[in-house]
Parts: sequence; structure tokens; C-alpha cells
Amino acid sequence: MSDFLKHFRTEQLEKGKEKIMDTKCPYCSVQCTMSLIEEKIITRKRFKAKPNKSDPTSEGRLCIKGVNAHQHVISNERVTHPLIKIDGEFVKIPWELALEYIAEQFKTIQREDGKDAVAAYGGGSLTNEEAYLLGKFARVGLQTKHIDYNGRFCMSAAATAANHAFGIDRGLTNGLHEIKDAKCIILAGTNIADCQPTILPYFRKAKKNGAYIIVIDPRETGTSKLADLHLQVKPGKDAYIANGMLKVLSDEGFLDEEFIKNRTDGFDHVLADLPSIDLEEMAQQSGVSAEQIKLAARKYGEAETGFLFTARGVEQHANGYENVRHFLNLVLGTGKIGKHACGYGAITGQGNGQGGREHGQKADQLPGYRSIENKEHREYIAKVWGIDEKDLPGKGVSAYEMMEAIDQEEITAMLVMASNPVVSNPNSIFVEKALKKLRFLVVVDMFVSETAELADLILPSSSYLEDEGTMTNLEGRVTLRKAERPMPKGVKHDWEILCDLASALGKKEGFSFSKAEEIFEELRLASKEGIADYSGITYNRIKEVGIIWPCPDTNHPGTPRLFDSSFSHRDGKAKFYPVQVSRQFPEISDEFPILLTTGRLMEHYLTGVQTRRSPDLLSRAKEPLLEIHPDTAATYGIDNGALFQIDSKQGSMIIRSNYSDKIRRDTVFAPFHWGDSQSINRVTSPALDPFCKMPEFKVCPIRVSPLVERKLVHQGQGGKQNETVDQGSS
Ligand SMILES: Nc1nc2c(c(=O)[nH]1)N[C@H]1C(S)=C(S)[C@@H](COP(=O)(O)OP(=O)(O)OC[C@H]3O[C@@H](n4cnc5c(=O)[nH]c(N)nc54)[C@H](O)[C@@H]3O)O[C@H]1N2
Ligand SMILES: Nc1nc2c(c(=O)[nH]1)N[C@H]1C(S)=C(S)[C@@H](COP(=O)(O)OP(=O)(O)OC[C@H]3O[C@@H](n4cnc5c(=O)[nH]c(N)nc54)[C@H](O)[C@@H]3O)O[C@H]1N2
Ligand code: SF4
Ligand SMILES: [Mo]
Repeated sequence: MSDFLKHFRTEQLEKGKEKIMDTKCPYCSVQCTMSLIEEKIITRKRFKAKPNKSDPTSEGRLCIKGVNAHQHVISNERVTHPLIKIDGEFVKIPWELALEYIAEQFKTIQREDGKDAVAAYGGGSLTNEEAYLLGKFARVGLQTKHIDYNGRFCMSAAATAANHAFGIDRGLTNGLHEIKDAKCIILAGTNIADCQPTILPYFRKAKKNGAYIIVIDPRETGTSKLADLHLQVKPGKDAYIANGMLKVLSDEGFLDEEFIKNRTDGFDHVLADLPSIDLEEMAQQSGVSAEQIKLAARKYGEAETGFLFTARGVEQHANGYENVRHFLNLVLGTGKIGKHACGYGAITGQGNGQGGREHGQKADQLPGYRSIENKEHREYIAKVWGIDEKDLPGKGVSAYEMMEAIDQEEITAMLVMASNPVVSNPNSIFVEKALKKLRFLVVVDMFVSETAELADLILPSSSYLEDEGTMTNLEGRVTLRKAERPMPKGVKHDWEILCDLASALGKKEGFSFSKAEEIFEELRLASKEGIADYSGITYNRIKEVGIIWPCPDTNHPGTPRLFDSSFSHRDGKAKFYPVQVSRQFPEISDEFPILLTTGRLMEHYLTGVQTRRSPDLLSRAKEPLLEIHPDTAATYGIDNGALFQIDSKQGSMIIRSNYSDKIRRDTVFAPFHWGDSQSINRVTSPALDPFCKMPEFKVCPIRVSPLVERKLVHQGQGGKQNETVDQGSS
């Protein structure tokens, strides 16, 4: 840079053109904090993300997504006006008219089709205040029973399992800082290296301190590189590993009888069933040798301290709930919980995946993790909301079931806020068809997502840099996200939109908030004495670092570790689960001879609406690639880098192959970050877990076949071409 330019630039900056914004990454559940420096040099903007060293969770780390998160905020594809669809085209419409029109449509539809015909569908990116308000809006504003959210696809199996086993669902039972002291760590179906990269160092530290690390995953991943033992399970068959391990723990005297006797319930049933478990059968079913299962059990059993973590790999199955319960048997059987460096963690996914499931977006839940089916809970919340308990709707159906209800024309209008269901639901060809049947669809988003494209009306919302509110991270730490960048003209915050819509529906009372903090104050009251008690948390208390709930009063320091002396069930005891595996698993056949599993790449986030609009992330992974073993590919005539077709019972999609010898030969893996014909959910199965309604994203029998046209082969393979990213510019 010439001296002149240097001088000029300094002058520009001195004139206050540099803005430093304290913020948090909008993506995953770690919620890393950072300072985002925005420089304006003449007309160009430059951004630089500086991680915050005093963040107790990220410890001053950021991953590639956090570094580039601002790129979607400044994308010129941001929607900055309400848009109404007229003759298939979106045209701008003023806010007042848009709100009036929505209110009129919702009222007409409710009059004609019934109150429950209008549904709300939320998301785990919403702040606690917005998730809370969306729940209140559905129940009080619309008086509909139908509200659910994308977290159903995320945390529902682990949440239901933890509620039943422990009496409480908080992702991690212990603070992350305890991981380094654990002597054995089981990572089942979790790819932390790509999905929560900034917490990987906690595990590295543990390993350095001598921890034995066991990874259970059908693929070798960045996470399995840490492993001393990698159990390459057949997709869907984790329960056989867990039960095989329990059998070994029992046979070889590793169970903690004192703990079982004093702190748990239901072990008798387990004990009665254990003799029927045949280790060889467990090995044969799971695709992991009996020797490896034994070794895993011994290492976990003999370690003085230990953690067991699960994530979507074991949870996103039609028996995801039971999978988690089987793993929890290992934790309870060895008494590795409720003390230092011993515990369980369901690694939460979305930025506010934890808070989003505590305050009433879920079909069966009221704020503070209260139950909509419990009379006392209903009465308490009705009082906070100033309504009669009788006017509070009951329980609705789960996210995917809402799509079925739309298909059945029981739901005829929907408000989607912060989700892209047409890409993230399983069996998405059906879902798209169903959504097209709606009489009226409103989508609140920053972009014209694949779902927004189907909308009758799109309302533009603010981004993470613009929207203040609290987010609860994977530790259960309630943190305050500041909003220091003004939002584009024409955009509103999600909570403002809900207040305005309520007002347009004639329900102004109870929705006249003028800032997020006022909503939080009501949420504190609503959560008081609930399971997820936030009543002791104030904006002022969390302006530096967050507080881990439960926090029942303003002097309470928060609760990093749960279950030191008792579990959260009324009798204080944790519950075992019978070891029988009764379900019929989806199996391969001559027609569909390969098992598909799906998941994530480091570079993209969920359905990719934000990260595909971030040039530095998109350039690293331009299109979905199917991880396939070269031997499997050879069997079906698939060249490396070739575009080919995947078919399942549900539908087809086109994808490019990427040879990898790091995956089982009977399994292929695809990411779900792309839409339209590249969406892997066009083929995934609509099977749901009967306990928690989690879809079966992680296993689906498919067939692969070469496309007739081979011309595209070897053209631009996408993938990690651009390894170095200029972190300073955008
Ligand atoms: N980069 C990135 N990070 C993210 C996200 C993202 O989209 N991109 N999303 C966030 C969200 S919302 C979530 S929920 C989390 C998800 O975090 P994870 O659950 O860790 O991510 P996934 O890739 O879905 O699945 C994890 C692993 O499960 C394995 N797996 C597949 N089938 C099975 C099986 O049957 N058994 C076992 N044991 N393992 C199996 C996959 O090979 C994969 O490596 O990540 C969060 N972080
Ligand atoms: N095959 C397969 N499918 C899966 C999964 C899998 O592993 N495999 N995982 C499932 C999981 S764990 C999850 S969490 C779901 C996620 O599924 P989705 O809910 O579809 O997730 P997103 O892609 O985050 O969609 C968020 C949408 O909201 C917008 N948005 C982001 N922040 C805000 C905000 O603050 N306000 C508003 N109004 N809009 C916002 C974004 O632009 C985007 O369009 O996908 C599920 N689907
Ligand atoms: S994606 Fe997750 S790990 Fe990466 S910077 Fe954002 S919050 Fe941190
Ligand atoms: Mo998720």
C-alpha cells in the first residue's frame, strides 16, 4: 500500500469509519463470541472477525463459518421489503398492507376451516425471546394448537430420552471444562471436528491427559482421528453396540452396584434381560466385532472417570429415543454421572437449539419446559399470559406430522419463521407438494429460501448482527447477543413482526413490547419454578459471560453440573431402560442395495440458505458430493467425480461422487446443505420415532445409477478447492 493510501486509510479510520461490533456467531450451538470489525474504505467494506478470548465456552476460538458469517448479512440477496406473490411473481408490498392482509387471511381461514387450521413453524436460530413469543403468538394470538419447530429434527430424541431417564433435558450434564479430566470418552454419532470445531480442543486436552477415546461412526471423520478405538457401526445399529457393551460391563464386574442401588430405578428389568444378549449377535447386527465391543466396554468400565456423548448419528433414527436410552444405561450402570469429569452430553445442534426447546415452540411444551398437558403448568402460564386456562389450546402434532396434516387439509395456512422445511424435512418431494396445497403460506426469513419461494407472502427479518436477544448454548449457558449493526431499512426483527401481527389480529394486549429485554423479563416470570428456570437471569447479569440454567434467583450462580446428589425425577432417581431391541430396521434389498446416511460438512450450515450466500464458504464446497467407497462405486459403475442418480422408495436426486475409503462399503454419505434437485431429503424416509417423532435421517436404503450422459464427468468437482480464505475481506 502506498504512503498516500496508508495515510488516507488511517484518516478514514480515524474519522470513525471503523466499527467494532461485539457479537456471536449465528450458527452452531457453541455460540462463539467475537468482535467483528467493519471498515469502510471509500465505498468498499472490509470485515475482520476477532475471536473473544474471554468466552468461557469457545476459549477464544472461531471456526471458518464464524469467521465468514457476516457475508450473508451483507449479501445483496437479502429481502428488504415484504413481498407478495401475484400471478407467480413476488412484488413489494408496504408493511401495513402486508400485516393487514395476513391478519385478514388468517381470520378468514380460521373462521372457515377452524382455529387449528392455521399453524406456526419455528426454528432454533430464533433468540429465546422470539421462540417464547412465537409460542405465545400461536397459543394466544392465533389460538391454535399447531406449533412445532425444526428442533424436532434435531434434539427431540435426546431430549425425550434425557427427560425420561433423568427428569430433565439439558444437553450437557457438566461444564465443558471437565472434559479434560475424563479418562475415557465415548463419542457416539457426533462429528465435533466439523460440527462444533471450536470445542474439539477440550477433547484434545483430555487425550493429552491420557483419556482413551472411542468414536462410533460409520465413517472416518475429523473426530475419529482423535480416537483410540473407532467402531465403524452399520447405520442404525448403535443399540446393539450399547447393549453388547452393557453385557460385557455386567459380566466382567464393571457395574457400580452402590450407585445402581442408591441412585437409580429399573435395573431389575435390565438384569433380567442381560442373559439373553449374545455378544456375537450384537457384533453381527452392528457390523462391529465382538472383540471391539468388549474392548470399548472394558476401557469405559475400568476408567475412573468418563463422559459419553451422543449426537444426531445415533439420534436421527426411527428408534433414536431408544438408542439414546441404551447408551444412557451404560452411564447409569457405571455410575459415571453427577460427579467431576463424569457425565452425559447430547451435543445440541443449532445456535439456540437448547433455549429454543425450552420456551414453548414445541407442540407439547409451554415456557420453562412446562408441559402443555399438565393442568398446574397450564394454569401458571395462562396466568402469566392473562388468559383463562380453558382458552389455552392443547398439544399439537410434530413438525413432519404437520406436513401430513397439511396434505390432509387439516392445516390450511402456515406461518414459517426461521426454518426452511422444504429442504430440511425428510421425504421432501411429498413435503413440497403438501406445502403447495396450503391456502396461505407466510415465510419470515432474510432470504427467499426454497420454502419462501412457495410462500404467498414473505416478511423480511433481521440478521444476527442486527437482532439483540439471548441464546442458550450447548452447555445450557444463557448468553446475551448484542446487536450493534443497524438493520437494513424495510426489515423488522422477528419479535417485532410477531407483535405487529398480533396487533393486526386484534390481540395487541400481551404483545406490546418495545425491546427484546422486555420479552425476556416476561420469560423470566414464565420460566420461574419450571424445569428450565431462567428467573434469576437478567440482561445485566449476563452482559459479560452467560449463566448456566437452572438459575432460580438473582443471587444464584447458575448450575454447571447437574445431578451431584439427586436426579430430577420426583423420587430423585434416574431410570434404566430395558435392553430389548424390538424394531424392524430398514434393510437393504435387491432393489435398494446400499444404505444412505446424511449429515454435515464443516463449510455449510443446515439447508445452506445462509452459507451458500457466503462466497468464501461456497467456494470451499460448491455442491453436494456423495462419499462412496471405491469398491462400492466400481460395483455400480460410478466413476469418481461423476454425476449420478440416487433413488429410494421416496424419490430421486442427482449428486456427484467422491471416492473415499473412509466409509463402510455398504454405506454412502451425503450432506443436506443444498436444495431443489440437489436436496438429499428428496430420498430420505418419512419414518418417525414413536416416542419423539424424530425422522429417520440417518439411514435409508437406496440404489445408485450412472446418468446416461457422462459428459459432465470430471468437470469442477467442487469440494475443498480453496483451502486458504482471506479472512479479512468480503
Ligand atoms: N458445519 C456445520 N456444523 C453444524 C451444523 C451444520 O449444518 N454444519 N449443524 C448444527 C446442527 S443443527 C446440528 S444438529 C449438529 C449436528 O452434529 P452431528 O450430529 O455431529 O452431525 P452429523 O453430520 O449430522 O452426524 C454426525 C455423525 O454421525 C454419523 N452417523 C451417520 N449415521 C450414523 C449411525 O447410524 N450411527 C452412528 N453412530 N453414527 C452415524 C455421520 O457419519 C456423522 O459423522 O451440528 C451443528 N453444527
Ligand atoms: N437429511 C438430513 N436432513 C436434516 C438433518 C440431517 O442430518 N440430515 N438434520 C436436521 C436438523 S438437526 C436440523 S436442525 C434441521 C434444520 O433445518 P432448517 O430449519 O430448515 O434449518 P435452516 O437451514 O437453518 O433454516 C433456517 C432458515 O431460516 C433463516 N433464518 C436464519 N436465522 C433466522 C432468524 O433469526 N430469523 C428468521 N426469520 N429467519 C432466519 C435462514 O435464512 C433459513 O432460510 O434440518 C434437519 N434435516
Ligand atoms: S459455527 Fe459454531 S464453532 Fe463455528 S464459529 Fe460458529 S458457533 Fe463457533
Ligand atoms: Mo440440528
